[in-house]
Amino acid sequence: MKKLCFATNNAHKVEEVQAILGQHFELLTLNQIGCQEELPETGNTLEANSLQKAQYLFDHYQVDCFADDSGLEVTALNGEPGVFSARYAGEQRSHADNIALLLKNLSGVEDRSAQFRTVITLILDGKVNQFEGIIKGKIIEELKGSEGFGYDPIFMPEGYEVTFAEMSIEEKGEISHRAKAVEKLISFLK
Ligand code: ITT
Repeated sequence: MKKLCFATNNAHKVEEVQAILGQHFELLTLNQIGCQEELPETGNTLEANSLQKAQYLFDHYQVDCFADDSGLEVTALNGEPGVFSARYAGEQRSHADNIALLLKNLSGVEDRSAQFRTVITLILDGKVNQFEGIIKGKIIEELKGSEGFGYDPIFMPEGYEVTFAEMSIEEKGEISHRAKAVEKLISFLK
């Protein structure tokens, strides 16, 4: 069976994708290939960062691999926080601080539209392919729900009256940006 390294230390993500890939590919974690170091993420776009992570693994470990990077893009803020979503309010990477800053920057702003976007970069036999997943929605004015993580309590996907943080993991997993990018990756691999 062909082996493919997933550039994440999140065992849950690995398990989910492995279940879908089944017999076709065996997923390896960073630990399994002996990669303990932080992967470089210094790009200014999701595309650049996910490519940088995958390229690093390919160059240093000579493995087929894929990496993902995600962010929240707010129309009225010209696509910010985007690639800086995790550290929007500073290097402490606090979800609460990030949400507070975003709501402050959007106070009094009429256009609340936003999208979550994921870019996955696959390097297979040395060839690079990228897959994008987008979910459109809006930023509401106060936090609702306690599921999920990050900006979930203030993001309401289009066509829904609840936030991502009010959905079960399964419900969010059916429509999320990450799920859409993973689906494209999987249909490419199959
Ligand atoms: P890893 O790189 O270790 O996987 P990360 O937190 O950087 O962790 P992502 O690159 O997927 O994960 O996402 C970057 C940030 O974008 C994340 O910290 C959140 O603030 C935000 N974000 C991404 N996906 C999200 C989601 O589904 N719900 C809420 N916020 C999300």
